[in-house]
Amino acid sequence: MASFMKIAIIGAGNVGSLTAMRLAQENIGDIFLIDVVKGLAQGKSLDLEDARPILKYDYNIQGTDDVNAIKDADIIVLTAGLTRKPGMSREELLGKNAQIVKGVSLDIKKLAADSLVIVVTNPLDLMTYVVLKTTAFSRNRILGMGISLDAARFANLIAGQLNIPTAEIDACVIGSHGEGMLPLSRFTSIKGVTLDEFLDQKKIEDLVKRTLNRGAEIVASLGSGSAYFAPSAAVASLVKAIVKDEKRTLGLCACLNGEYGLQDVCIGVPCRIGKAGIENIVELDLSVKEKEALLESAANLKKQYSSIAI
Ligand code: A3D
Repeated sequence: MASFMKIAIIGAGNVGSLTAMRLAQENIGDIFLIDVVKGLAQGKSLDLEDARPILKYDYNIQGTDDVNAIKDADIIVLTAGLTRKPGMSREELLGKNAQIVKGVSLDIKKLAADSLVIVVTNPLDLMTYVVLKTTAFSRNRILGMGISLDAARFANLIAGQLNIPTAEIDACVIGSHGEGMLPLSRFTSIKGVTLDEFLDQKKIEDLVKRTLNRGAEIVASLGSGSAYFAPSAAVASLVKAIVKDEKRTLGLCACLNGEYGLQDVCIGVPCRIGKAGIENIVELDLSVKEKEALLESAANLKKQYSSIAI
């Protein structure tokens, strides 16, 4: 990979454009923003470019409606698709977004055959599977961003409950992004001490419930669209981990091939991230109950594979 990377963001909506802004300000690559809506990515890019004299640094950002702009990109962030409307489940988005994601994945395969792809479009775990199967890229190159956001939400709520800084919390969430997520208190720690030592089971269950409901709570408050500030921060942090070869461990939707006893399923697990993408899948020593919950989350995803029609 080039030392100054080409980063293409497909979908210049809320998450895509805010990710573009965050990445431009991080100075870690040339940013290309692409959207099917004529003028949208161009307009946002021109606006972002105008901030350069104020910020006093000349990052490179370009916007277009031409998908050919992804040619030879090192990293592609895929945010193209529809968002949930209030009351709509992630699963209801499945049909429409699968079509969009399939089309874009074929473009990626043709135009950016060596890229790493970060999938953001919902339903996240299923869309990650669609990208994996459609591009036929090796599994280390397809990274689904979902549970690192859920972990951030869990950490934020824990910080509020305990009145401590978020930076002291290492929150662990596995499973599918959305209703099937599994915030794990046993593997969530504060300065090395498990959350179970700080709160009783009832309080933890309450925090888990609030974490599970956080996305829907935001959707309901916004009235239209879904969250984008925290999601774009999670994507930017993932891109940074790749570009800077950080070898950090983050929760990601990855394709499992024997890990956790699961085969050919894309689901959230802790992964070590570096310049090759997913460099290692971390296998937590799950209890019987935790393992059962993960297997159930995976089984629910697999049930839906037939309706994606890859
Ligand atoms: P939104 O602001 O609607 O932006 C989506 C953009 O995609 C729109 O501008 C569309 O024009 C564009 N688009 C649609 N089809 C194509 C295509 N074929 N090529 C290029 N662009 C296209 O949505 P958003 O930015 O808020 O969210 C984007 C996606 O991310 C949605 O599916 C969300 O549900 C999902 N999302 C996931 C998370 C996770 O944590 C997994 C968080 C937030 C949003």
